[in-house]
Amino acid sequence: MQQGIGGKRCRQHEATIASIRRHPTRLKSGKEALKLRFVGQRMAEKIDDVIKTGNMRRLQYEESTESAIVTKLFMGIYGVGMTTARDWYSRGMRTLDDLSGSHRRIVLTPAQQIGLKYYTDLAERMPRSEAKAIFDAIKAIAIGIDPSLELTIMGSYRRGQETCGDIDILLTRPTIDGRSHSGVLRKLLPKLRAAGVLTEDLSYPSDLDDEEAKYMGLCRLGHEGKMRRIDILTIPYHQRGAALIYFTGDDVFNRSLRLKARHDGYSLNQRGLFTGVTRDPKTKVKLSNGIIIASETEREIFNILKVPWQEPHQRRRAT
Ligand code: DCT
Ligand code: MG
Repeated sequence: MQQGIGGKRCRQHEATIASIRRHPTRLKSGKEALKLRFVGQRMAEKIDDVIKTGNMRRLQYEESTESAIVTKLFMGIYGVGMTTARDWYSRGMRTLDDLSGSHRRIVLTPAQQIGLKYYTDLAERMPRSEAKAIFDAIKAIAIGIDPSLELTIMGSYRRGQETCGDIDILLTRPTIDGRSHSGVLRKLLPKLRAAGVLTEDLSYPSDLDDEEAKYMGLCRLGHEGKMRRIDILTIPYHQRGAALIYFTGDDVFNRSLRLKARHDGYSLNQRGLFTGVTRDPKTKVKLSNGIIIASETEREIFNILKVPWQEPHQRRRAT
């Protein structure tokens, strides 16, 4: 007999889900899941199933309908999300050509126009060596402005992946001499542009003097290089540990670490690990920020959360 919503099985499922969510690393097998509270043999088998088939049947069905194919095509354009893609489809758009040219009936944002123009290049991941070469060129120009600047290449590159979807750069500077990196983007971005490394701007920081700023754009290696996505993030020096964790990822690792923090009564974000954060008991929305207890190094954050140290290359989901 079927159980009603809120029935015993439902509550048990919730407890199981919570238990799986709390697990600090991504589960790799049903057997591993069995060690968790509330996970029984049936659930372990289901987990094995999902890992093996990756929900193939549902995906195959969804990918076969025209609207899904076109929506996916449009969502491949930088700056286009599901809502916009579906809206364009409902307005009769079917191909990338429908979106460009003087006859078009829809309006693209400047970032979307850049995304459309370099659709093919941006759909491709770049070899790791190319990300490094672009990073090295940027680092040399930055160090020329201020030798105390610290630049780190983050994301998939730092996790050691062979290809990168974009280049994520973290920029900061020790403040021991009483100075900071504040304002450096004002000098750095035009220099990178003049050197031909940066080619298009997608999003410029609203305040270039803010120690915490984010630039998003396109770059390339030499004049013949393909257009690649790049993010340059500046962060206050004392936050570098928390920022390193966040921007190294991967996203699944970050999510499990944040959940672990929450479970232990902390709150983790790209700025630090906080204690004493109060949340609305119903909505879980943050009511107060609490007190920062760690942010300078990755290790101190891992230690407080009692998560065994994991090198960046270990912070990847199973593929
Ligand atoms: N990030 C996250 N949650 C997200 C997106 C990103 O925690 N939803 C973090 C983890 C990785 C980092 O930001 C950089 O993001 P991306 O560049 O999007 O990911 P990546 O891991 O570098 O992968 P890719 O090679 O595709 O860029
Ligand atoms: Mg990336």
